Amino acid sequence: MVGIGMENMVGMQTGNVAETIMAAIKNVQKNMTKLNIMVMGKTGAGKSTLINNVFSRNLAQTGIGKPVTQSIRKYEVEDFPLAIYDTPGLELGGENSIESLLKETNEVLSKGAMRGISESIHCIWYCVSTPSHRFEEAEAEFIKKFLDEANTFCVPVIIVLTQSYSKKDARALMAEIEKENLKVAQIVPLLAQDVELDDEYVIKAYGLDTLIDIVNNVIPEALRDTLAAVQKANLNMKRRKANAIVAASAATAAATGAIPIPFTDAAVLVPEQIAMIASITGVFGIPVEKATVTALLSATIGTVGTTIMGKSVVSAMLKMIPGAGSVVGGVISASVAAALTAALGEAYIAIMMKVAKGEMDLKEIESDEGKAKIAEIFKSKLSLKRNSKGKPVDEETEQE
Ligand SMILES: Nc1nc2c(ncn2[C@@H]2O[C@H](COP(=O)(O)OP(=O)(O)OP(=O)(O)O)[C@@H](O)[C@H]2O)c(=O)[nH]1
Ligand SMILES: [Mg+2]
Repeated sequence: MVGIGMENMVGMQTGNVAETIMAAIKNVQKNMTKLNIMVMGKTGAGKSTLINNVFSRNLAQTGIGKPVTQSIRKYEVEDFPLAIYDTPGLELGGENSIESLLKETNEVLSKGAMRGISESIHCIWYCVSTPSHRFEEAEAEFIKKFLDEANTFCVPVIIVLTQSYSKKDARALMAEIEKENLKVAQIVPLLAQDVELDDEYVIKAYGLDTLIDIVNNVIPEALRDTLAAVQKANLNMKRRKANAIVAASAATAAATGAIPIPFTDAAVLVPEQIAMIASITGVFGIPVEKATVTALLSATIGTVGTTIMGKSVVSAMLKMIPGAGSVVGGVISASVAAALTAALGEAYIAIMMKVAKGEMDLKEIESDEGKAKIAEIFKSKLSLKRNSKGKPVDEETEQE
């Protein structure tokens, strides 16, 4: 969770809440450490297909990348904390090409290691195509030397068995590779993209979520938020992280609200909620715009322009919270503060999940129907029974 800073606090009181949230979102994105992944494997192994199906921006398709050595290219897009080092068109025939590639990888790994965490390679995916059936001698020889190198620089290597539409073939290849006792983090079979054999016969993609879980386990802690943000293959990882953010924010709001807050000072809750929305946006890695945020606010806490939670909106909202009761003397309690914050966070997660799954368009959120949908979700979250820290008592809520 990232704090929103003093300048933002001032801006919030005088300016537009949506603008403050946008600034907080930019701040979260700017503060993400860049994740660097190296993808290796022979030409046609499926590296580009894998990259395009794992990450939420089409890095491999945006131009030819920047050559960092003769055969290694670096792909990145602006304002997206990911760099991919790819070896397009690689052939491993002959002594020379293996030696020169080892020299090149060594150069990239050592340069990165010298420049600190944001420049070092955090994980390597070595792709072997399952339909090729075997681990050729030249490849086995290369990978052994390459693993020695990677291990020297403490970079974890995952062997990815690409195009594994035949799980039987994948198992056989895996068994063959395992015999070599390689020092790899894991071997994972997957199919990055559906295979359409016929109009009616489609083999569904699988395994990308597992790959992301494995990567999450082997990269440094400081890169895990970035991984969750830049990938699109494991939405449950995003949801888990976002839920943790909401739980933390609700608990903080409960602590803030422990001394009941007068209605007119309901803004005291807002910094926590702004940080929460910004952090959740960061986890989803969805490029939201001010109009999206404005729509979200007006459909939930009724914030428009500079007015933060007018008295009437607050009392209407409080009526929906179980156990909030009638509010005496214009104060809200700790548990109500927590419930409000949690409901807002959960509603936002529900919307972001819909957008991530392609069930809802960002533009749709700004429409009247979109806002009505958000308001509906928010109301249903508000009416949940919760404990004093804002956690739903009934745990079925977040499972789908
Ligand atoms: N349907 C499907 N096709 C795949 C998959 N992986 C690779 N392919 C196909 O296999 C071919 C080669 O895949 P690429 O991703 O271009 O391979 P690459 O490793 O990037 O190859 P180079 O860039 O030449 O080194 C393409 O025609 C892909 O469409 C997959 O998971 N599903
Ligand atoms: Mg490629």
